[in-house]
Amino acid sequence: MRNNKWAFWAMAILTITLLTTCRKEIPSGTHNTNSMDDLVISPDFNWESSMPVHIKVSVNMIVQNIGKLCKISVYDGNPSQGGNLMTTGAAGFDYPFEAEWKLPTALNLIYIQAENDNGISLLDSVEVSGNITYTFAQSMFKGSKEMLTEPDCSPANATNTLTGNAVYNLNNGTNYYVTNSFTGTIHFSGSGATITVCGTMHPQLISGMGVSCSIVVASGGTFTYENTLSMSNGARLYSYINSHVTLGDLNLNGATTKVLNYSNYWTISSQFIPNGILENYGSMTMNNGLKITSTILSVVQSGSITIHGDLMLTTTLTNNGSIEIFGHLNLNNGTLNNNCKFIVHEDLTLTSGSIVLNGGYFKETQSLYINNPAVVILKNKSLLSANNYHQGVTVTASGSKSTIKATGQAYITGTAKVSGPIEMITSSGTLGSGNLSNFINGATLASIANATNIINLGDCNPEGAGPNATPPDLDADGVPDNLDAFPADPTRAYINYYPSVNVFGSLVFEDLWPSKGDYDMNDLVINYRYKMITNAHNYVVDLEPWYFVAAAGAGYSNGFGLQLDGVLPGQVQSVTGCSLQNSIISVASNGTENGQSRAVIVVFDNFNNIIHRVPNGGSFFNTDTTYAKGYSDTLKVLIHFVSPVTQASLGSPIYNPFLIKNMNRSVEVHMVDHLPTSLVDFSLFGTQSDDSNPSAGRYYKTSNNLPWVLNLPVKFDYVVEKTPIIQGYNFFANWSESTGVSSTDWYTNKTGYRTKNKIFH
Ligand SMILES: [Ca+2]
Ligand SMILES: [Ca+2]
Ligand SMILES: [Ca+2]
Repeated sequence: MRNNKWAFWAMAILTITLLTTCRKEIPSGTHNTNSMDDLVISPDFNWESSMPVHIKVSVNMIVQNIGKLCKISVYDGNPSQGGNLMTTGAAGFDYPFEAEWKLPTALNLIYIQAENDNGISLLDSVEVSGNITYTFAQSMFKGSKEMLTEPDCSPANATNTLTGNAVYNLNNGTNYYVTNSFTGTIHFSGSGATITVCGTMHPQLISGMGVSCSIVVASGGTFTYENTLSMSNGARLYSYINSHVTLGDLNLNGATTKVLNYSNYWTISSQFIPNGILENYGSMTMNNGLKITSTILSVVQSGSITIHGDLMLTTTLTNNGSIEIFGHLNLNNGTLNNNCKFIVHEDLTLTSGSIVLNGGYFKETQSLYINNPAVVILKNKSLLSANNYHQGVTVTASGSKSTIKATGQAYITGTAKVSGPIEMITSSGTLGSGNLSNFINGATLASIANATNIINLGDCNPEGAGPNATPPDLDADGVPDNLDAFPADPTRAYINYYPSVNVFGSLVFEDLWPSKGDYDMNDLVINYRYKMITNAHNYVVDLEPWYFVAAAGAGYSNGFGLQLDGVLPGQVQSVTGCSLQNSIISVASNGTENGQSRAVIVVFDNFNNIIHRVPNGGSFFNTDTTYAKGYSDTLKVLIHFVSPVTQASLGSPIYNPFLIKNMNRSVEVHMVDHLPTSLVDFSLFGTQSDDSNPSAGRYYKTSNNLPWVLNLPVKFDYVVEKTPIIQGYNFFANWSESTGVSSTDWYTNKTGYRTKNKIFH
């Protein structure tokens, strides 16, 4: 999938490059200019280098896990390779994680992670192109693991294709692809050929699938074969997530044949007897039973298996995922090690073999009979649950206490004992046969209502036992302790960062509004990082923006504020961390500015109060390279809301920041088309160079649509004093004249992007 995506982007970039090249030949398109006034800018351009996105992430939780929360985290790169955390929060059954966010337009891929309280973590990358909607298809059982690298289905790679209903004799050592539809006949010639199914393969016949022959069903691919697929030693059938495999029958003839499945749609009609190697991390459905005998070399069962018919086990099977049987379980001297979920729907009589539960859940929905010489062992908080429970042989336990639960009645017969750390619970607290003398070595009996032993609910155990059978959640906010950034605070759960945990963004201003300036965009340069604390509902509890002044190439004593357009002043409980020292701001007791219809927080009224200039450093601050650099205090603003605020009403960061011109409270400079506050002098709009039209929602643009403010998702290297930004950044004109479509990474430091001597160092 990754290779595929890169190939796609390579094509996309090539296409854009070609379009751009063509565009240069069109007279009205991009032209070389050093003057901002010569730019031809669309009135619709928002001048943003970040794109507002709605992020929606769903997890594939089983129905029984209603109420259980996973943690979703979104990174700007692979977190194992230095990617930074951006936004995070909760997702559950039918409860997607949703966030209002902005992503840098130069960012092509984001990484999304899902974690549950069992320590299971899934990770995938997602292309950025508008709003993000993603579903984790893989279930989150104990043995889940990260996907292998997906096959490359790109047209550049998949050149050797099988199509139509033709007959193909495959050559050894050759890779074939089904990219569209194939309904013909395939003759493997014994060894080494691989078919990768990217489209739909529904063949009439497949023969000769011998040593090292492979069928690989890629994501989005479908492989349907109603006949018997016979695989000789070393042959492989691999299926990836979101692929579909439907087989009539499957013969694995030899110890090193291998079936590897990540798909949630893998179905076989006949009884499946897997010789060789079976690894399942997805969901498999077997419509006529499963028989696991000693001819199998190894089984890894970490996904979900649904069996219509019987499961026959004559060897050892270890289950780390979910197995649900609608027929019978036949243990013919086989051993079932169950570490996760195992459900049987027909009556079950055990007369041989062993069942060992280790933190596992075993459910018989009807009647369970355990008779000599069958062995049942419970370890470490296991739950053995049946409707009617008949125990004719001693059941032992070890480790932390396990529970045997009979939702109907329990019968202990003969000399059978319940031995060791076990609490047996029945609906009445009594037995249909047997008495307390059957309970030895610490075993106890209670009613379900009065159970004391707690077996937590989880992915493996949808039933649980005992009081408050939920995962540890100290503050009871629904977010398990190990996923809760505030495990002792029920009002807070997650920490989000904008642009990301280790990245500061930049706001760069011209301050002569309503006159236009020199477009060096350094009259005030503010670096920011916003931290948002959210609760279990993904509502924002606290907003903690940090700001510092990187530069101020200005003669004015400018201030800086933040308007939250979707928040009323009364929704703010408190504000701390601002610098208001020149008595020009009237602040209410909750820290918001008085006289405002929306919540406004003035961060500083005069930047001179928070910067530290070097002695004799000149009147401008950090824009003149002939002087040493000064530094700024970092204002760590903390805005706490009366009630948590939805992300939808708050909007995407960085909300609506603005400059206050030279301590004149009635003059503000905002990003284009952002609302001024209630305190501005509206008579200034449309005067001098300003071409705002408040009644049309047009604000802070010149008649040729130039801005007074730019917002960058990085610590921006601004230009030196009196140099128009267009002369420092060589693709600024291309970017802005293309309405932000081309040169989306104009602000980065790639070779040839900057005129170095015009950038402040
Ligand atoms: Ca919690
Ligand atoms: Ca909490
Ligand atoms: Ca300027």
